Order: sequence, then C-alpha cells, then structure tokens
Amino acid sequence: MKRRSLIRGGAATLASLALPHMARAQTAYKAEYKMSTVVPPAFAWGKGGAIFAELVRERTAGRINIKQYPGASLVQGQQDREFAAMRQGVIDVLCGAPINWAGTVRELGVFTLPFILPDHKAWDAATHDAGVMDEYFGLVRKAGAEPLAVGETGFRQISNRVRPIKTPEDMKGLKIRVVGSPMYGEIMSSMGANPTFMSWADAQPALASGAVDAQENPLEVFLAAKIHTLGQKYVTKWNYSNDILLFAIAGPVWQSWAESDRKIVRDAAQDAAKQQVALVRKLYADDVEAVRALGVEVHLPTPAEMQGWRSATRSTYAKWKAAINPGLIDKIEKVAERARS
Ligand code: X2X
Repeated sequence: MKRRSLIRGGAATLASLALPHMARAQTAYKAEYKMSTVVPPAFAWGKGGAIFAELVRERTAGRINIKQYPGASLVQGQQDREFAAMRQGVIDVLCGAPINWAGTVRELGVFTLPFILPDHKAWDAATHDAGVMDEYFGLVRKAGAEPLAVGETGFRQISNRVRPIKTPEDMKGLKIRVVGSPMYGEIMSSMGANPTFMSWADAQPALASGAVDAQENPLEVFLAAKIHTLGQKYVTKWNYSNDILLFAIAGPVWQSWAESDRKIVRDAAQDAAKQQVALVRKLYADDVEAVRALGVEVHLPTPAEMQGWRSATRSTYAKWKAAINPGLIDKIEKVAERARS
C-alpha cells in the first residue's frame, strides 16, 4: 500500500516536471464548477445548460465537472444578481438571459430592444453576423466572462387574466410582472400598464393570487410552467423581444483551464447551443396550438396591429438605444434590415 502510493507520488512528480503547464492548470481545477440557470431542464433553456454540462463531462472525461443549479438558487432565486455573483466567484458558468443582468451590464441587452429582431430570420442574421458578435463578445469579455456560444430564450409573448390584448390601449391599468431590464418596465408603462419587477420565483405566486394581472414570457415557458393554471386566460403573440441565451465562463475560471480543455468546453457550448435553439424552434412552431388546447385565447396580431405595437414602443426604443450602445445597435439594425430584403 505504502509502496504503491510512493510510486504513484513519484510518477506524479515526474509528470509535473515534464508538463509544467498542464500540471499547473490541472492542479488548479475545482471539483465542481457551478452553473446557474433560472429554469430547470424541463424548459428548453434549462435543457441547454444540462446538455452543455453533460457534453463537457463526457468530453473531458470528468476533468471539468459542471453542476447545474436551476431556479437561480446560487443567488437565492434573484436572477438579476447572477452576473454580479459570477464576478464574485459564486457562479462559475453562466447559461442565461442577459436581460436578467441589465442592472450589472446593461449593454449586454442589445438584442432585447422592442421589435429590434422581429422574426427568426432577423434574429439568426444578427446572432450569426461576425461584426455584431465580435463586438458583443468583446463586451462580455470586458465585463468579466468568456463568451462561448449563443442559444435562444425565445420570443416573449404577453398574457393576462383580464381581457384580450389587441392594441396598446388594452394595456391600460394592467398590473404586469416584468423582469430584468428597466426597459421592459418602461415599455409597459409607456402604454399605460403598471409594471412590477419580480423574480421568476416570485412571479408564479403573484400570478396565482392575482397580485398581478399579466406577465410576459416565451410560450414555451408558459407551457412548461403551466401558467394557464395561474389564471392567465389571454395571450397575444406579438414577438416583442427575444433574448439570447448566453453560455459563458467566469474569466478567472477560464484562465485556469488548459488550452486543450478550453477548446473542448467552447465546442461543447456551441453544440449545446445548437441543440437548444433547435428545441426552442420546435416548440415555437406549434406553441399557439398547444396553448389554445389548454383553453387559453391566443391573439395573433394583424400586420396593422403589429405596426401599432411598433409605433407605441418607438420612443422607449430610441431612449434605450441611446443609453445602451447606439453603435452596436446600429449594426444590429442594419443586419436586421438586410435580412428583411
Ligand atoms: O423570469 C423570467 O421571466 C424568465 C424565466 O423568462 C427570465 O429569466 C427572463
């Protein structure tokens, strides 16, 4: 026993002399890397995180062990604290919606301006455009994380328990739960609704008790969380905002990994993101039917109504464009414009 461990110890010393870099990096590896997701793997974006963790575990033969903490439990459900917690070393791996981090890094919300990317064609064009993404990833790095890949959280649709919403006037007086960026709040208040900021954990009881009338989320989330059971009877599929799902690693953690492992992790994130986007799109394709089957009334806006939503949100758009990052947003607008023509 003693002899064998002596031999093992000798071999390890030899290896560390022969491969100083690798040995240094590897001794610094943690037993577990903590990944925060707001929702669990029953939801497409939680699933994206689960796939990523699994691929990394497989492909590094367990050297890098990413553990998913859904419900943003590493920050007690306060999803708007995720990015700050990543900076403090509490979270190692992000698989989340930058809109939740608007209080920490507002610039990362450039994709969420109202109707900036009105359909999947425009969304794909922007998130695959090298000019846009190089600049965006540069902002993520500057903020303290290494960006690896981009998935999709899904087009956010509005639901409420009071009445069908067809025009901005229908929003008047509705108490609506929003999350993340104050921009979402302003979109709602500019149309006469009363927004309240609330985490996902708090949103569900607030809907159930009727403390709030309305909420906005992708229909995939509506379905997976059974929001219809919380009294939400009317949905409008207006596609006003579709955040990316950013896969990223805390800067110091990224630096601690061997070059070869970094490549494995980046490739795994890109593969996971592709699978996650495919899943979101598959659910999106028949979400209206699925929601209607639950007895919920779904309104699909006419082109004229869509124009009305765009006009109603224009001033909020302009204000936030100026405040967030006008240069990058110009670029995104141009790419979106080209995708239309
Ligand atoms: O809390 C929400 O509404 C959710 C799950 O969509 C986000 O994390 C932005």
